[in-house]
Amino acid sequence: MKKTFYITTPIYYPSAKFHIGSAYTTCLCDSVTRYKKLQGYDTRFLTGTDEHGQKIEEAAKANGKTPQEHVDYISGLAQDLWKQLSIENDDFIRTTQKRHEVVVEDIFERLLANDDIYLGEYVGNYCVSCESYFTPTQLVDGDKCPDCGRPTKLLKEETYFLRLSKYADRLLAFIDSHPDFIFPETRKNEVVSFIKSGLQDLSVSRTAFSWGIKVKSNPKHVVYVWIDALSNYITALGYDSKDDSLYQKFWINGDEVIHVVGKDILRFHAIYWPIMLMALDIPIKFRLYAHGWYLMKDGKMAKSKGNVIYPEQLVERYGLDAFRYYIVREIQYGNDGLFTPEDYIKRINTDLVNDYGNLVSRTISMVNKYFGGTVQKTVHNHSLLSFEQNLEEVATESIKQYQTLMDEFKIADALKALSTLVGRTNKLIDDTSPWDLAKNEETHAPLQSVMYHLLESIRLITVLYQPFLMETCPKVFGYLNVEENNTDFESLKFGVKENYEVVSKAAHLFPRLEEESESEVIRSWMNEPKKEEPKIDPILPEITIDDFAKIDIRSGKVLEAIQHPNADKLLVMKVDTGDKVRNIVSGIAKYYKPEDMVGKTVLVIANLKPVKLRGELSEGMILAAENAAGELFIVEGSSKLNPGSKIS
Ligand code: ME8
Repeated sequence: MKKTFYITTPIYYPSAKFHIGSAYTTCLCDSVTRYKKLQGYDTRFLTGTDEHGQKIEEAAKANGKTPQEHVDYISGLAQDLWKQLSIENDDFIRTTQKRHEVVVEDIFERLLANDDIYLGEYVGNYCVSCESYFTPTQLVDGDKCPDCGRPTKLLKEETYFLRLSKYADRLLAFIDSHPDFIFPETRKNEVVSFIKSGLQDLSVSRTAFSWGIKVKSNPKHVVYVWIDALSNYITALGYDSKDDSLYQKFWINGDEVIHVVGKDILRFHAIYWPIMLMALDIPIKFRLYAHGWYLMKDGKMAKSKGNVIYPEQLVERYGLDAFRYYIVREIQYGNDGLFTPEDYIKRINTDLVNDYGNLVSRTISMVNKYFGGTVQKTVHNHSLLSFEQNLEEVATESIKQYQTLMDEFKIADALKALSTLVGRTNKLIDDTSPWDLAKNEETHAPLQSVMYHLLESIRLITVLYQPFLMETCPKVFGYLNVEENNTDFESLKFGVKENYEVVSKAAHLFPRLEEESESEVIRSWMNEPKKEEPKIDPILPEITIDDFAKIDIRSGKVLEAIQHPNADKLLVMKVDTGDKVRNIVSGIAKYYKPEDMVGKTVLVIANLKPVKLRGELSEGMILAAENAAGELFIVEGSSKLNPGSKIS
């Protein structure tokens, strides 16, 4: 019987049109699934949309739609996009589907009945965007969310809690006894230290909004969006339904289950999800692969920054295969990668146009020119044998490496190993100068052997490119008349195909791109004028001059600044405010380097109650404001002001 392989992407929030970030995860999963199919696995690939929660409710409102209309629209766009990208998912789950909702209702009730969920009260600062509560020590700059930097709201609500603390030891033991549970290793260490720092019970219901799955026994509560979302991995398999055959096959009796997630949502998958499964008495069958992000030169992609890039435009102009290749090739496994228009064009020109595309067209034209398109495998001895043997060795080694790396999910490295073989094959042409061999009748046999080696190597390369270049590989097999049984992984050996009869003329696989002008085209998409009007925060209710007098704003001079040791977003500064030198922590690290700050005259709220931010005392707040593009600027005072000058 075939081994099974079940792979999932996160289910994406349909808050806005998907950019290349979501496409990255989905293409990664699709390519791995295609690879596993070639290896003979029985595969199942799930993706979908996470359609509940306050964020969606608010996005719908902003677009003048009901939440259902909004998610129907965006989820439809997502499904169209995956079709355009040739994603071969077996199922697409939407959390607003009945098949999912009824099971989540039931899961919640069972956890409640087992006392793994209990009713309590939560008081804390809530970030709508991240749908999470934060403790005062986690907040930055007073009330800002430590994850996204947006202001939080102080909320007090009755809520259900999931007993995370009860399962902490069992989870640590599980991670310890399953060394492959989380990849890469560094992410696993983060998770372990997070658990060891102490798990608080998790608030798993909300009453402040209604767009969600209602708690059956207490419908004024809706189920927390992450409990709802994480369940998709089993509800989509028919868990707890009339027909649970897929659940039995791919989860309970399955051989491999992989959840692929971005590093941003690792904690939910590595802690909450396994604990839910333990509490439900379901085996933890999955392994987690956490990948890095596609970043832009100015940080994360954001519509408001005008730096978003969408897959559709790239596919329409440069082709499907170029996009699918680039997107999984550019990011080293686990790391972040930078998207730049120049790199996009260069990557296509180098790997696909120059190396692979040229190899195929040069070889086909030589085989036609020297042998009328037909070449046999020949066994003989000649002076060029060592070059051919070396190519065979490189091929064997590259195939092995490619498979090992693909199995470890190191897709970019696997493609790099394949590039080595492409390079070595091109080098055989340089080493042997076929045009010289062709001049002489005696070197006719060696020439045929060289041509055969080129063709056989192209066949192997093309077999291995199949999970990535879905339009090109069938074309190349067609040009070379490769029979179907010589396109699978069983045929991955040099010398398997005996004869070649190639087409008389082959169109170029990838047209060469003009680097400067094409980079400019992509840049113009990224800087599309923003259609939305900049939003102005509403003016707060009136205050009196006495209210204002309570806020003591002073000018201060920044004497020193360093990066906060435990928080990427924070700088820790020493600021002279006349009365003393204060320690001030500020969430500006994304916009200002420590050295940018030293010497600046800033405005400080000097009588704000000191707080500790990620362990560092902050004795005041520096004034700053965001522009319409979401960039943050500190409000600078005149350098002529002495430290301590009162602002009034
Ligand atoms: O978190 N680079 O949904 P989401 C790489 N609904 N990957 C990126 C990316 C980028 N710039 N931006 C997004 C959610 N991603 C939840 C998931 S699962 C039970 C619930 C990818 O729409 C990456 O995989 O915010 C990330 O984890 C995912 O999109 C988050 O998508």
